[in-house]
Amino acid sequence: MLNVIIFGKPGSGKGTQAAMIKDKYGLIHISTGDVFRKNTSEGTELGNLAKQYMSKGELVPDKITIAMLESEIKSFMPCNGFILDGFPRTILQAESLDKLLVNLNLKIDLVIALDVPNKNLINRLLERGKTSGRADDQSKEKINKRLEEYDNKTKPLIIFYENQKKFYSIDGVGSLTDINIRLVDIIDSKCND
Ligand code: B4P
Repeated sequence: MLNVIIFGKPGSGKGTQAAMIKDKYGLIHISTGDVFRKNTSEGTELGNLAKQYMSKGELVPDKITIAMLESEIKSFMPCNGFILDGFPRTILQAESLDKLLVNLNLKIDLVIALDVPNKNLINRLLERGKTSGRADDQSKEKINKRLEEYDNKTKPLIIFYENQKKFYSIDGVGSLTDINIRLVDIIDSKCND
């Protein structure tokens, strides 16, 4: 079993890279952003709630996000492992994840961050916003709000996972293939430890 968290600022390529490695390792890819967006487009109660926060570039409250993630993980058990993309994003989410995994006799093996400068992130997200229809990609103000949320609520997770000796960071600028090779190198080297 291999459980990996892909970590990084908004637009750092977490979703893009997670989709590229899930098949290689036979992992279940859970993107909290994708689950929220699916619920939003289906007009579910969860989707309507999440939309109020996502459209402003704010994080969805922990209570809602943790309950959703727990039900996603349980729905895929048993499996070879998970690649979590966009979760956890707060210390409370990370602590809740640890508790949930202990109860399931599982653990996080690796947290890999994609390191990308803000200038590149803003360009990537504005570019995606031209075609994605995503409200949170539509203006520099909303993107800056997402970066601010990252600094205030998500960045402290670096120390949380460094303390657990699970945190690795790679350069997230370059071609998709080059970044994928950096990611796979870390996973393979840790799997063979
Ligand atoms: P997410 O869906 O997680 O979205 P993201 O941070 O924008 O994207 P990601 O890093 O996955 O980048 P991507 O691969 O798409 O979150 C959206 C919102 O959902 C949050 O703001 C929040 O409101 C809510 N949410 C989600 N999880 C939550 C949680 N745990 N708690 C609370 N709220 C939560 O790539 C971005 C763009 O860059 C794409 O266009 C891609 O093609 C491009 N790109 C990727 N790699 C590239 C490269 N190497 N070079 C150039 N472009 C690249």
